[in-house]
Amino acid sequence: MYLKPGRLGPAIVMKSLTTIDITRRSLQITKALSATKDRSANLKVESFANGSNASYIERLYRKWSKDPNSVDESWHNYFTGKRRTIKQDRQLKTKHRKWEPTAVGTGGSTTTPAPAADWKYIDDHLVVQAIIRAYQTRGHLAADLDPLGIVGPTGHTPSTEDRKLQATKAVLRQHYSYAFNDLNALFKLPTTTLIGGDEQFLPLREILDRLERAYCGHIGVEYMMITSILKSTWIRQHFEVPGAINFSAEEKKLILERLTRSSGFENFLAKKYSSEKRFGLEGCDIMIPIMKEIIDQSSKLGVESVHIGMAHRGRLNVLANVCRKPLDELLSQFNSIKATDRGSGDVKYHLGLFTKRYNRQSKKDVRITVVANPSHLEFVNPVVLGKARAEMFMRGDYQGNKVLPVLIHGDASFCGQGVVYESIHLTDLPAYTTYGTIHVVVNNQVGFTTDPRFSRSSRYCTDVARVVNAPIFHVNADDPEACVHCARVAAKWRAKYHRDVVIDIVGYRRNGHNEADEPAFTQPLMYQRIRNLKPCTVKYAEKLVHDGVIKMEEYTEMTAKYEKICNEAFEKSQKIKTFKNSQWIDSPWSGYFQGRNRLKMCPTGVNLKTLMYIGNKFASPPPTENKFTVHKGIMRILGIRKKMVEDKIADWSLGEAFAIGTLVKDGIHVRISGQDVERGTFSHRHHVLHDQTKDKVRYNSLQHLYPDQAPYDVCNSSLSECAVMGFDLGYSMANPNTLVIWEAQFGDFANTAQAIIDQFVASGETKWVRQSGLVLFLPHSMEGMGPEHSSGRIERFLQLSNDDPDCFPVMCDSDYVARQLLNCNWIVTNLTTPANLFHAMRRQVGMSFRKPLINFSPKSLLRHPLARSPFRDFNECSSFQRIIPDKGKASHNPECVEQLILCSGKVYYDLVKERDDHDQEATTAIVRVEQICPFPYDLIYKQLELYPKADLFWVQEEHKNQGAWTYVQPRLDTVLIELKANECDAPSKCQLIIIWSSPVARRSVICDR
Ligand SMILES: Cc1ncc(C[n+]2csc(CCOP(=O)(O)OP(=O)(O)O)c2C)c(N)n1
Ligand SMILES: [Mg+2]
Repeated sequence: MYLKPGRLGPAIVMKSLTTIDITRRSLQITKALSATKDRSANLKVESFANGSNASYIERLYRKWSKDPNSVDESWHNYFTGKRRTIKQDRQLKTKHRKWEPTAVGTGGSTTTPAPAADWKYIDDHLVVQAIIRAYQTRGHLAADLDPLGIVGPTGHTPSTEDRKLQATKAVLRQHYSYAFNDLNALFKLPTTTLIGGDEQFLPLREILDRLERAYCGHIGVEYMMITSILKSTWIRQHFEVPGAINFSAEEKKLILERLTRSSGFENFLAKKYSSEKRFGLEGCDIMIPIMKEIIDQSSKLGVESVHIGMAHRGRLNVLANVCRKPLDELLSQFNSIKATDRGSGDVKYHLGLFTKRYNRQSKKDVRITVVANPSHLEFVNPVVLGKARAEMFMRGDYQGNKVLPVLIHGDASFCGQGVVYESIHLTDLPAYTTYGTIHVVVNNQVGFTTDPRFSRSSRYCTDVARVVNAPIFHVNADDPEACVHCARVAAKWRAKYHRDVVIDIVGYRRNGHNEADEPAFTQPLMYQRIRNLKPCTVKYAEKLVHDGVIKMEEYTEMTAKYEKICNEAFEKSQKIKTFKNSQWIDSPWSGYFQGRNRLKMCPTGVNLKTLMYIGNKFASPPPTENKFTVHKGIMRILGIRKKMVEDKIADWSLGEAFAIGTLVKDGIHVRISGQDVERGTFSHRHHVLHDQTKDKVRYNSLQHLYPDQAPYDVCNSSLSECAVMGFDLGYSMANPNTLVIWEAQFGDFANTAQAIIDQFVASGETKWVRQSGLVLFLPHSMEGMGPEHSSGRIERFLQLSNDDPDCFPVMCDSDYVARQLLNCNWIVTNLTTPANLFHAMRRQVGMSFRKPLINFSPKSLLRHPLARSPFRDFNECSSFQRIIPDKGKASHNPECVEQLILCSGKVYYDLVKERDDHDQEATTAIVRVEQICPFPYDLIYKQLELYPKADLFWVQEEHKNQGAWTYVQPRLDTVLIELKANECDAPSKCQLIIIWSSPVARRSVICDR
């Protein structure tokens, strides 16, 4: 009601006017208002028809209450004529009650309808509400977002898109056309809009204009899918309230200054390195001020560390102007200088960075990381998220107040790449959330040479973000203030609600995909228009000059100043002759490498007392005081574990638990992540017990081993491999004193994360000197799931290994084992004992460097009675076994051995059974190669030396083109050549035998030999 309770005073008036009355009054007022233009300040003479808003009426009313003669007669009539007594009001209500329609099937009373005129007022208001809602929901469809005017109301040619847009506008206002003939009719605004600001009544014309300005200007806001009223109201506060976009002169100058740097940087590079690819930002130059605003605002709101992930477009500009990487160092990358340290490097527009800067706006320090990324667009997203999440964990920032991930996307890649969807979907998962990510889309309306109409089916490139109800701000890149406003609101949104938000910067690409490309080959008309378009920076400068915010000379000075900075940096860059890849590292692990002997390996064995303690805890149900009801089946499993501890023998699950327990005891945070990892795909792990009588009551004994232990997280993930593996890789990059394990449900499912494996895990260190100790557990073995699904694809991982098959290593080096590990790109294992799993896991953090470990984990071996390890294999004298030699009869009398079989993984147990069944223990030696890569040349050499008369076989259950054979064969040849060179007896070659899982096939291997 326009009579504001508490402000107006006379309660009788409030009570006496119904909505209908007021609406009618309002309409009458406005109708009359349209007839007269005189808006005299003299209330005495102004007719009631002149009042155009609620506050005005309020003032009149107050004046009239004190002295009825003080207002125009028409107002007097209005105020007196329509004042009803409470009695009258009651009568009216009673009358209304009478005509309430009969509720169908509920036996409601029969009533008579209200006067038609009353309904007309209600209907009119409902129509206005519908119009408001239409703008809120679909206004963005008619917004003026495209600086090129190809799509939008300012379109020069009536394209199909244009027509669509005009149609949308018509739809937005459609109710108006048939419901009203008077734009000056005054309406009470519903509480679902804030366009009125302090005013509750507005003429329809003003309502439409304000809606148009809020929703169809240079910003199109998509937020009506948000179900929380609080959050939608918050968005309206920032976009609907009149004057919501309001920058001071100082702020405008700052925006221009930042724009000048953004454009100045690209212009400078274009001048100095005209033939070089740099993937410039021109056309979306505003991205830099947007990033700066996000950081300023977030820092003011408490963020201390920002993790940025982005692709090629504008990356150099971000490094220069957001991170303030020294310009001379940046420019030196154009000079083909050589790196003096390890790592092959990467193209300059992929390199990472870590920096700590003082933020002048917030007056606080901010750490900024740009994560190095490969060519594969968008795959860096989950890595950034994981890294940010790990930093939150390290800082104890459990709500994401201090760490902020920002992902910058291209329009085509954001909607095209599945990893975007998978990553966004992590946003609300407890073990993966980053408490909101800010997404910035550099939407230049083209992907390489492809128009959006051929590259996506969705209306917007950002539609993927709707899946998590993230608000999406589409904004015209040529309106700097609108853009920076969106950035400010996005930062505030993320800080307040800790949820994702998207800024879609709709701009263009001034040049080709890279600067050498001719864009007119494929987008001729678009580029005709682009060529005639003034750069945004120039337009904004002119606007500020026109508005008197700055003088033209100031802008000229601003431009010249930045050009001077660039020129000086250029001169300095010419003197730089070398650089270090490590200057570009995104996760520096400060202090970790200092003073370390990188070849020192820590022992991995532990004492019996510790094993017994952890074993007993792991075998025990929750303490009785927890009143936790454990499933009967789990009680049985715990009983088996207890028995194993008593017998001092461990199965796979216990071996793994020993590794986790001892690591957290040593202060190493352990995280296992993947699908169904809490129980384990094969139901062997059962780390998380569920109370059978209470919902969501869980217990994980490994989290309660020691009061001062490091945290242990085991987390069931979403059904994604790519995003989750990427996330865990990022997590592992944040802190070397963490063991992060990603487990596949079946090994072959890892192929949906192939880009993460190829681009990051296999080559991250080589390209970016970035280390990671990520462990992949890939269940593998040919056990009836068909040839492709049974396999974890050992061959693929081995093919990606970087060691030279023809090079026999120098074995007299006492650090040979560590050096081999240091130099490889990753470790590939296929283990056969729980103890070796234990040592392998502990070795991951016992090394003085970090290396990914690809471990092919077993399926049936998880419960195989022979695949168990005595506790002594875990003790202080034990260590990781790269190979496990034959310790049976064959080894006692090696001269008599006729066959030396090398194998890896589960097939070993099949072979042993067949050999034992056929009494060939003395003549057949079976050696397990537990670590396939780096290849244990030294140990294999010794085995071949030991059995001089034996023929050599590699036995695997995988097909010939699968398994380890193609990797092992050339390396075994190298060993044989070395043996011969040293005049040792050695077979001429190694033969391959493939055995399938059938007993007949196994027998044939043993018997035929
Ligand atoms: C996964 C992947 N597929 C293909 C490419 C090749 N490629 C490089 S840039 C590009 C176009 C990207 O368009 P957009 O995301 O809109 O970014 P823009 O270059 O327009 O900024 C393509 C297809 C790639 N780098 N990564
Ligand atoms: Mg693009």
